[in-house]
Amino acid sequence: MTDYQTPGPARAHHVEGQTLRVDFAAARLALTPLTDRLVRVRWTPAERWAPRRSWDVAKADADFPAVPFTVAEQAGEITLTTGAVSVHLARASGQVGFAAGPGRVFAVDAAPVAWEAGGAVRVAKHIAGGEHFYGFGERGGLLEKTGRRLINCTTDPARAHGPDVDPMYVAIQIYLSVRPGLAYGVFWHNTFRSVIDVGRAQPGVLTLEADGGEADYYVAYGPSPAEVLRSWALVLGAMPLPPRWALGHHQSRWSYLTADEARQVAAEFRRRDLPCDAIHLDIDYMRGYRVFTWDPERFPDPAGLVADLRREGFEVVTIIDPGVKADPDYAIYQEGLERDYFIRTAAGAVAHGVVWPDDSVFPDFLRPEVRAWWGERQRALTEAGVRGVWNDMNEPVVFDRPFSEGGGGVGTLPQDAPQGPADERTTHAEVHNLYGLNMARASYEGLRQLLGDERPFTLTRSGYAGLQRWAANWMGDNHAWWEHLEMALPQLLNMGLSGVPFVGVDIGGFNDNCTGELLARWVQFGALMPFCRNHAAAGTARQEPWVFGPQVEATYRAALTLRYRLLPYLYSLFWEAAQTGAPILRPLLYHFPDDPVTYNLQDQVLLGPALLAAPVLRPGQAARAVYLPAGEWYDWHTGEKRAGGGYHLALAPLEHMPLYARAGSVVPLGPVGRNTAPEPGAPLTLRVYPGEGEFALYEDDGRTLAYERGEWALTRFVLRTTEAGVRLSWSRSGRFAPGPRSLLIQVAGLGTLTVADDGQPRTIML
Ligand code: MIG
Repeated sequence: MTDYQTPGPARAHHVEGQTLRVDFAAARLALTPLTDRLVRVRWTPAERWAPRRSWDVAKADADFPAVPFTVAEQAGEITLTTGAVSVHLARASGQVGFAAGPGRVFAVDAAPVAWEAGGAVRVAKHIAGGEHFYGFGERGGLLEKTGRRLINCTTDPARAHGPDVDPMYVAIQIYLSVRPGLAYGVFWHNTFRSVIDVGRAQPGVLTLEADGGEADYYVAYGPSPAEVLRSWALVLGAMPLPPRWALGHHQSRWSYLTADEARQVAAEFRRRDLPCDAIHLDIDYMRGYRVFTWDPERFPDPAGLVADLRREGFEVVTIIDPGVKADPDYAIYQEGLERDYFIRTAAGAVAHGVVWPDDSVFPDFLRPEVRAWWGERQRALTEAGVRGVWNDMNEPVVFDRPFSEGGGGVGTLPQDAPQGPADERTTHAEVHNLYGLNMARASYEGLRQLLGDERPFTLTRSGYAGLQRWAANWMGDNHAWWEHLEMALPQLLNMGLSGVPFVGVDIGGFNDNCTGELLARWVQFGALMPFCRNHAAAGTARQEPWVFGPQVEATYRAALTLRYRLLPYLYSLFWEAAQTGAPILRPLLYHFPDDPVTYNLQDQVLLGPALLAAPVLRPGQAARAVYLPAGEWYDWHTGEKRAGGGYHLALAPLEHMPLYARAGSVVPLGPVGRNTAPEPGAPLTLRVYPGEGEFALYEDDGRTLAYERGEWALTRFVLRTTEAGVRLSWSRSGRFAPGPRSLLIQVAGLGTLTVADDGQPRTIML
């Protein structure tokens, strides 16, 4: 009756190195504790395990230092125990479950692992009472995903994003489960098209399914969300520190059509005293959409343009698509053909598809030599001075027919197209989800080579788990709708919980025409997004900050001023993300996982541990409800203290959104210049909110790779508040010298004092 296969009963088990191997009647299991709280579970019905692939996760099992564990046998059960968790395995069925002490039972199989005809695999887990689910990569809809069926298959959804629009550009099969007292995560380690059903098909059961490959997943025990994210950074890698300018405001449009137009837009930012760090050039800078070329008429002197803009304090970011125009007179096409770098069909011919340049071919980024070639070809951009590359269309998208013939329907490469290095040949079906990730990798690694000691900036639309190692990520083509401003919050928060900290949406919305009020509200939230870019589609109304008149422009300026003032704080959060995998923009549940009110709170965000923002997400609103979790909070704008643990009504005039600092915070602020360039010797302001807390301020030169060689400074501020008063102490480590300078210490409710910061440890009473 069954058309699927299960493991049957256990026959024998033994420990081999770091792995408990169990033979079942019809399958084999490998349980590998990688740390005391991170365990890999791997099943195969086959004789052999799939070999590790060159495109696999950052860290192989063998690269983890050995961790102590014990194996015990009880009636009917084999138990593997580390210092933090135990894994319970039913001998009769192979069902696996986890526990971390009484009451902390989690990720328990609801059925034996199953293999279906055709190679599909399925794992089913019980959903425990009170469990809530987050992460899952890029999605529309609400923050919490119970009741959703989520597809992992990178694509351009090509219609207005919303709760029913799935899959999207990015595929990350990672989720975070939170309930009072316990957070844990699961990474479904499988590159095929996959589906995670969160109690939709069967209430109370979460299933992990994939079209092929092994039943292979990692379970990361918290108990805090931060611990779970730490494990993903170990397995998948963390974000490298971007150049500081990439944290500034980026201005984009499809397209600034000529060099003069780009110059004018940049000049307008300076004339109006609006801070900005980057101008983006969309596809029209190219000659007929040929990648790694410049249009000779509209961009006659790219190096001159970039040099002029740099003098004004801007970097230039250029878009690159994977589709290479099939034009016999075009060097990139010729080279790629000669070297056999383009993906072929199963029948052996080079695979063609229509994208922006019309008839195009597609590099196989899974092969290291193809990545190296593509990365080097970015020289056409870096020679002109470009320091950032924006990778688009890399799901990859293939249109149904040329735009000139009314095309635009979205498809992709054939599933049976062979891909990968000769000794690891597979088909597109297995690695479709990795196309964008590997294009971003080619771009990042190429820029690392080309830019010498300078840090590259890369941006990608598509990606897979671990994309944070190679690029920042934006959420693709949203609309200039209030609903999409509202959707941006849960969307970005879930990306952060999926291990991708450097994320943003197009400020003002991509499709459709923005309005002044929407732009003002959007940038108030947008100024807190890790990636802060205003971008809009061809054919839409202009939406640069000044387009809607002085009031909106003033609001835009205020929002950017806040972001630029916060740079020392924000840059430190980027450093933390690079070290630990922590998100930069966080849902409240990240820091308050025991407070069930936070479980569905998706219209407020935390920026790092200290700041809570309540953006306005509807037109005409001058006030909104704000939930402050337990503890004390300070109004950022007025300094007024508020008790947490409930809702209050906050005033929210167009000029600013409600913003709060948590008691116990130390928030470092810098001066606001035209861009993010550090101003050595400038005073550093510290906003101090009495209470108990710490903050690590990270500083370096902001531009080079010297930080990888120890040229950084970490200043640890420790805040203690007793009846005797408020005590602030700090000490610095690392070889970078940010001072001498003065510290302007502003203590909420107590006034301001100035002290010299000469690099020596200090303790002062405030
Ligand atoms: O088919 O390059 O998401 O940001 O402006 C559209 C043109 C191609 C899609 C990207 C968008 C970009 C646009 N691109």
